[in-house]
Amino acid sequence: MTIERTLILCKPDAVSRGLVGEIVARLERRGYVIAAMKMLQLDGDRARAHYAEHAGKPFFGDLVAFITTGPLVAMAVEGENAIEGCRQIIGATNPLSAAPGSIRGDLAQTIGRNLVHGSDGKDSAERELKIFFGANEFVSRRHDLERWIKD
Ligand code: IDP
Ligand code: MG
Repeated sequence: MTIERTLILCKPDAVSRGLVGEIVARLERRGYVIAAMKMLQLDGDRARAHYAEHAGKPFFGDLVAFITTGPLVAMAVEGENAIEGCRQIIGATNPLSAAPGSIRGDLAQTIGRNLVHGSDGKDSAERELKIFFGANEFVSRRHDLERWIKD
């Protein structure tokens, strides 16, 4: 088994539209488990740190402005190859290209309001989780995972 932990954000549009439950349900139905979860509003410094890879891109200012506009829900999600699996559930960055059945393909219209963030690799997951959670904020869901997944 390759249990991974990834950072998922229900961005402020998801909170505002009342879609947090829908997003959590889709992740849980796949069998992924939540090892940490909190609602918070980001300040500019934390938003810029989280999206550091995009600094300098034309949409960076809007991205930081939007992600700080209201509360978001941050989760540490665990499961077998959870980083890639959660990206699959979330769908392509532009909702117009996202497959029907994915969160963005079903529930979003535009790239600037695409509801969810999911880490895109092991290094980014580790880096991003630290921005949102301290080491003592995670609970162990190992037992639940080991009961329900098997190669
Ligand atoms: P991802 O969220 O699918 O990983 P990234 O390329 O990491 O996509 O971009 C981070 C976020 O920045 C996207 O989710 C989207 O909201 C926003 N974004 C990315 N590219 C564009 C763009 O070309 N125009 C406007 N916003 C963008
Ligand atoms: Mg990304």
